[in-house]
Amino acid sequence: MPGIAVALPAYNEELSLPRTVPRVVTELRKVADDFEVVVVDDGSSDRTSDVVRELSAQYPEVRLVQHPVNLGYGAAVWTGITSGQKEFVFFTDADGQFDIGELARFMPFTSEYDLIIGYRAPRRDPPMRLVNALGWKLFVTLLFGYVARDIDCAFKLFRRDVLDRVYVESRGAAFSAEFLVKAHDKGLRVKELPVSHLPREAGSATGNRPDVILRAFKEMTAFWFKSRVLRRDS
Ligand SMILES: Nc1nc2c(ncn2[C@@H]2O[C@H](COP(=O)(O)OP(=O)(O)O)[C@@H](O)[C@H]2O)c(=O)[nH]1
Ligand SMILES: [Mg+2]
Repeated sequence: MPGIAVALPAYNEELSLPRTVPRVVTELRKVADDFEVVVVDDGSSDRTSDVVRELSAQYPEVRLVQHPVNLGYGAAVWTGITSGQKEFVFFTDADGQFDIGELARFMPFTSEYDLIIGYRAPRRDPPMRLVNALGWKLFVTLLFGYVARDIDCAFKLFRRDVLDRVYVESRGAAFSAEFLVKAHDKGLRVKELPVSHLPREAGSATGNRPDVILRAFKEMTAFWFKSRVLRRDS
């Protein structure tokens, strides 16, 4: 496998990172000679940055990038995927809800597809989170047609040059939806594969917060208006 940069957006993940990062490094050492792990501390109020510094002292492949304040999930992902230097890019969550060991199954498809994206089979989130996710999928599909089986599944692998063709403006939870719609608009080849999803072991998910949800709907509506009504390409 040529070089791969792994991006982990992190918001108050001081408890999860000491488990997630060693797993990521151990698995990547099995499948790639050349890789880096970029952990983006998205303005956490806990010891997330200190924990990453300690981990990068132990694992030279690990690098910390910090946001001065909390800018949002999409902002953290964008910073992570654009600050790596390798031929391939992969992003997943820092909270350990995905099994990085499954990345090896994605790699054989990189010769045929531009993006290889996971869908959670099954999704292990609380019922209210599942209901919200369904509502979000219906909304996005209504605006743009089929986008993906599991739009927000944080298990996405792609060639770096995809980022030369796709610029994502959404900085909140609408990030992945905009990313995938633009990938389709550009005619990129997308492969979907099942991945495991694990319950969150530590820290708390904030994806269900009303302000996070409201921001996502605002960003998605703005993107729809710009791309489908004004037909402006961005
Ligand atoms: N929700 C949220 N997560 C962020 C933010 N910045 C970075 N993250 C990270 O994004 C990942 C997904 O967040 P999480 O709350 O677990 O979302 P969920 O699993 O979809 O409910 C985690 O690694 C978070 O630490 C942010 O502003 N809000
Ligand atoms: Mg999570």
